[in-house]
Amino acid sequence: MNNLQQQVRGGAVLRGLWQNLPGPEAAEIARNAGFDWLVIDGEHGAWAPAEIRARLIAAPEAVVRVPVGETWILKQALDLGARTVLVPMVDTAEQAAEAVAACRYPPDGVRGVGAMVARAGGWGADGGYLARANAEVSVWVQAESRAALTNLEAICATDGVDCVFIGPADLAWDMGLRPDDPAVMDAMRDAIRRIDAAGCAPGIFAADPETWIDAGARVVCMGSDAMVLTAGLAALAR
Ligand code: 3PY
Ligand code: MG
Repeated sequence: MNNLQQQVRGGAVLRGLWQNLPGPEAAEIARNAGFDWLVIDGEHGAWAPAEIRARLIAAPEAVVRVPVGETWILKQALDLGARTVLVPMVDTAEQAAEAVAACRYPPDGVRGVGAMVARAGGWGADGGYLARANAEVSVWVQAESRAALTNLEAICATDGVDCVFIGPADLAWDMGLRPDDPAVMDAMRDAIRRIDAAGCAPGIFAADPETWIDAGARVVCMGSDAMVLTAGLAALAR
């Protein structure tokens, strides 16, 4: 069973951390800190399988953000042991459906069958993995453009999408505005309401998580380990 998936589907409010610093030690520190969930960020960090694997060993339930929603990259993330994946830049229901298909073994999808020789299947020791995987792999997609907001209901209706996660930085840049511009805030508030109404868990990256939880977000990322370390060290140096 994938506990994070169960919590998300059950409507829990979950406060998380983006994990950008490389190395298993940083992942271990993040895991021990007490967040409800973690993201290993492979979009704005090195997409190096050995690096992702080392961090998954340190933080086994971490969500893996892939750099792009390509079928082969999602297969790699899952075979490395990720049970929840976050797919950036999903603008259409077709892209969402492709991401879900990449995470499902046939006949439900197109994931290549190799977990019996990979970490996901315990290097062959976990004989039940292949039968369980389609049900216990959770797919989260990011809505972070004007196109995605236009197509939001269709993206949410895609079978197998558990969470639709707003990316404020990319959305703001796509709108030609700053993330704290009132028009961006309004668009994000409206998106959270629509994601919820469509039956998905609304997620967002927010330095002020309680504001966005009040607005209806349930999967909230409170910051990044890199940002915390940078700010903390600068404060200490001062
Ligand atoms: C964004 O802000 O664009 C992200 O992807 C993460 O929050
Ligand atoms: Mg983004």
